[in-house]
Amino acid sequence: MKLLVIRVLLLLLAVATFARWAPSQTAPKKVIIDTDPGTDDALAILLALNSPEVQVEAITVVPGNVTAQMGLDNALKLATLANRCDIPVAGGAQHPLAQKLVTAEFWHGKNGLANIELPTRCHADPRFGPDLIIELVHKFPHQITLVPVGPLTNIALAVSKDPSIVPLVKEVILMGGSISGGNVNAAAEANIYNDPDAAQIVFNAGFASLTMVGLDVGNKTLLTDRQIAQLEAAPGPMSHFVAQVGRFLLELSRRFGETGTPMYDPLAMGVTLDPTLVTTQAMRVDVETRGQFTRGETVANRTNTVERNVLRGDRYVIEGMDKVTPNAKVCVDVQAQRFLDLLVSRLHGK
Ligand SMILES: [Ca+2]
Repeated sequence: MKLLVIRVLLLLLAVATFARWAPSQTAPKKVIIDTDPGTDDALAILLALNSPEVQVEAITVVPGNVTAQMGLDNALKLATLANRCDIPVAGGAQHPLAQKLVTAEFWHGKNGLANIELPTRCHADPRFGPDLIIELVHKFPHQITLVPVGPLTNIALAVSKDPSIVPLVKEVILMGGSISGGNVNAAAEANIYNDPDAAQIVFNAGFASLTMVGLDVGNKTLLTDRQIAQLEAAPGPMSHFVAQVGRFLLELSRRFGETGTPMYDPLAMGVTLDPTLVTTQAMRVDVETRGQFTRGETVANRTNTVERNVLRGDRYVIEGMDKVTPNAKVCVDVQAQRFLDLLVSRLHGK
């Protein structure tokens, strides 16, 4: 009798475990895209909205490539283009935490969307972006993947206001940073450079999983004439728009002697759809917030060790090496062709 009870209990436990496990394996990932749209942001958003692996719970807008207001307008235009006015699109921070905004019309066109005019039918959600993030993380504990593809201001505001969301976020997959030099200057990548204080908060918030999709891999995923021609050959409003954006970016890249244009933000979404696209290495990453030449650099510890220097009299003596705990999975390689094929296949004919 006692044995039977134990067997029944074990069976119930197995069923309960399976019931918990099964939906997470089959149901799409719930994602919040935090974005500063932005040409490559636009492509990342459209990739997400055409991929069954993810369900976009919200789009929150952060100032970066363009101002907060222009970014919000653009996000609404993209939701309109995808016929997805059901997705909450919310504005957030109006400026970086502790510095002036640097906008990038130079790279994204004067309207932030490659100077392509799109209509708007969707309306902004009245909630404040960081509050919406907090609300959704509590509504779906351990289920939300945050995909920040702009400066990290909104995410920093959310975790500062309500640190209890940190352990409830399933994972963070962000576009930003670099361990091999910057694109703004020698040291800094643009998203991190635009709010290093926010980035340092986010990297050290203690998320269970934080993947850094930086320049190291983004610079390897170059959209070229071949993919753009494939998109141009396929009818559909979204593929047409993506091809136009691709043409704009390619022309810009050619002016700087490049034959392709890097798909930074779309790659972060690609990694969200299929983590096997990249190779990652666990590292301790801190963000330089004060350096004379390096403000905004993601300083990554490859060995996750630091020397232990102890004061002995008038000098320090190295007494050994201390371990530091990694806080990020840094993408160090990417299957670029496989990613570009995925990007094109999802948007082709849409
Ligand atoms: Ca962006």
